[in-house]
Amino acid sequence: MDKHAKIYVAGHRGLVGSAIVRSLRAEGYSNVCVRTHAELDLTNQAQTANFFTLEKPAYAFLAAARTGGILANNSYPAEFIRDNIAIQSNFIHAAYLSGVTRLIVLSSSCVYPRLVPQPMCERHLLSAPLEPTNRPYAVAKIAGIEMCWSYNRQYGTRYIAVMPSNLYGPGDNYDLSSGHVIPALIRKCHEAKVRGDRHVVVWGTGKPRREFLYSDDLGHACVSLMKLPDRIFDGLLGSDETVSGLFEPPIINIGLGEDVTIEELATLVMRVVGFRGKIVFDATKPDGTPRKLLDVSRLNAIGWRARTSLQAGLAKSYADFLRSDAAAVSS
Ligand code: GFB
Repeated sequence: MDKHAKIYVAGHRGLVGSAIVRSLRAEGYSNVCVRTHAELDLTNQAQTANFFTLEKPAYAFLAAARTGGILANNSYPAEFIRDNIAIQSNFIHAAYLSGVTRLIVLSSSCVYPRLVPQPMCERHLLSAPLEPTNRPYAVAKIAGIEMCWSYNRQYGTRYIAVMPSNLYGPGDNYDLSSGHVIPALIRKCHEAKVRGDRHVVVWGTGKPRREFLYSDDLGHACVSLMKLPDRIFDGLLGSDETVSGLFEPPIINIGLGEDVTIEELATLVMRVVGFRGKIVFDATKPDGTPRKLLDVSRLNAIGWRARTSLQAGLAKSYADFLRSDAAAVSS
């Protein structure tokens, strides 16, 4: 990737997009193009088409999406499917028409079926029913993968989707009703410590297992993939099953390669925050998928490994929380 090539990062204010921009800038890419939501609404087809026609980026990362934790997914299913389908459909088609050379679409480990062998390989996509709490989001994200696959087959494009595990990091969403488990537990434990509470409430049974990846590691992985030489990148584009007879979607897993139970996570967060109370489980809240551990051997084989342990990432995240507006409200 030429250091002066125009690279569009959609969703640059979000957890993933901001990490991709940091990684690009750290590696000396000087022509990174971004737009705020107010400047460009990707759910709007005409605005998206105009943007690509005018800007003609050579490379693009689609990290803009409607995302949220288990409760937000379960409470606003219509918004999750509608917005994500619209964004991907507008974006991928406009990228094709304007001649984007390579495109990386951010997908998620939650698009794999609810019950598949662990760790989950790329070939497990579409092999069994989905987890009901996030099926609308997962179906939308699968549509994005299928679009990349179909455009590669019909138009010879070079589009892939990356499948990160659960993410956390600087600029996370610390809102308790819409966010994911790590920012929620950081906030809850911090507030419990400040108030001198005896316990902290953790949703569900604490038994589900999750794999957590620090967002800067994901940013680094995405940029590393975008920079791959053609002969390796082209190996990720998937094959035409009607010709090869093989199920090879254009996707690659990105994860830490290890997981913990939610109870173990809560204990770790309590230690990092310095809250010494007890955990009380709220079983009226959903557990979601029992386990989501990614098989990252394909990514490891092309030379990439996550650098941030969960312990180290949680310490950095707590420092980020203390600098955030959410902490000011909580103290
Ligand atoms: O992070 P989370 O919302 O994502 O929840 P999912 C993970 C687990 O943590 C669930 C439990 O078993 C939750 O019940 N948990 C415990 C909590 N306490 C809390 C809390 O205070 N807040 C939250 N949010 N969870 C999402 C999907 O599922 O994963 C999305 O719904 C997305 O589509 C994301 O893909 C990565 O892993 O359950």
